[in-house]
Amino acid sequence: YERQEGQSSKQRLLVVANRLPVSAFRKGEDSWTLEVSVGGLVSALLGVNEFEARWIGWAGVNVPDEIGQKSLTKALAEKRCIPVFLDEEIVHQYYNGYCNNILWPLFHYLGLPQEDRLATTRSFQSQFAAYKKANQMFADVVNEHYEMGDVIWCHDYHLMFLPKCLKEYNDKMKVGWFLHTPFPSSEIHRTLPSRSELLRSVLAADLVGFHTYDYARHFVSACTRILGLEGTPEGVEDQGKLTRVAAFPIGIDSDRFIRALELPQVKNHIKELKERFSGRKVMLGVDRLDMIKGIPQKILAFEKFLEENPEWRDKVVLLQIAVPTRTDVPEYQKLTCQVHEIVGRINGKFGTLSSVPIHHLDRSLDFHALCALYAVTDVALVTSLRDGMNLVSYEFVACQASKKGVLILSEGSLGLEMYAVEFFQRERIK
Ligand code: ADQ
Repeated sequence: YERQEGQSSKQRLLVVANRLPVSAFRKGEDSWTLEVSVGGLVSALLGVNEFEARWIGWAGVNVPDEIGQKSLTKALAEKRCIPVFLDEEIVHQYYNGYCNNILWPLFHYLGLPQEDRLATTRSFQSQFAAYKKANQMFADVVNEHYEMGDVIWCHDYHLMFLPKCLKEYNDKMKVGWFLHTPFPSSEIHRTLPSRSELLRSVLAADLVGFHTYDYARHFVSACTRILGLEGTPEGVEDQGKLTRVAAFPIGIDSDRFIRALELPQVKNHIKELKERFSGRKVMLGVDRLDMIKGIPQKILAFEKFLEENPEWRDKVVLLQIAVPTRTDVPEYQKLTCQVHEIVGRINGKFGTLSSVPIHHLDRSLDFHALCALYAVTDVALVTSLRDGMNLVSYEFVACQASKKGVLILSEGSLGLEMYAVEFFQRERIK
């Protein structure tokens, strides 16, 4: 690939993910507000700046009219984002259905919903068809914006069909696919009715990446056992074509956090928080409100701690910041109610007129507020039942340079410890 005259010296990168790094809210027929989306994928990619990147994805809003689509496309272009417009029915079937009701629980070892164990149910079939259709819609937009030599980086379980769709357009495209969740053991993947088709589609990529060596190994085993292909030290081979498979554990841009702690507004915020919680140890949980994050389990463990250690009851506070996510999915609605119920019960039991043991917030905090909170925390609790990686633990440690608090990780944050330790050593954070 020869760079043309006048082109930027940086390699062009097309990042393709289900969601754009901003969510759009309509203010009028042709006016929009854009807000940064919260989540691990966005946080992880903030540190990627060696490329001239454009982001292709859904803006989280249904825009049926042409005026809206044109004006949103224009507003997003200023953020180097390109929208894929998905209608409500597709979002319901592809995103809420196949992605969040089938693939997400399966990849986190929570199993398939009962009715989907047999691929014969109508809901499974229509969700799978919508999944393929949505992936094709992403491919159409990528193809429209592709320039020769671009590197295309597809993200996550939402887009397992994308590598195949892209290569069908043009087999010279350089395509990578990265999974942000665990890839489960082949025995789990085997229970998925569409197991073979998904694996073959991912294998159309040139490079397939996972957070940990174990996930990469599980993927290769699934390809050898389910598809009968050959695994090699570099990846998976099919009729002479090699797809490279490797582990690329993701980190964070730790300097961004360390720099933020020096800002006057963050210092002021730290001072306020210290005054507010003076005399009490601060325990902190920061999570998307998701069943894999073990939030009810964390709060119940805190209740047990207060029950068994009455001398700590007025000396410790748990701050749980849980940003709502996938709010259209019934399982997530149930989880929200469950967490509220447990928090209410514990605060009723151990609270006093002047203080409560748990502060639970159903919202996201802005970056500076989050840094201040990490900095005053004595104990961070990361209690995922399973997680691809979990960046909150990294962010907490990055903000603890002078404090040296404690990070408690559940066993379910599989593989994380080893990578976290390596990361902190590399970044010289003790
Ligand atoms: P997530 O499941 O979103 O990501 P995680 O890695 O914990 O999980 O990252 C969450 C990000 O969102 C962090 O940067 C955190 O600061 C931010 N965040 C969470 N709650 C917030 C709140 N209430 N207010 C403000 N910010 C909040 C997926 C996988 C993970 C994997 C990442 C990256 O599930 O396993 O680590 O992708 O690959």
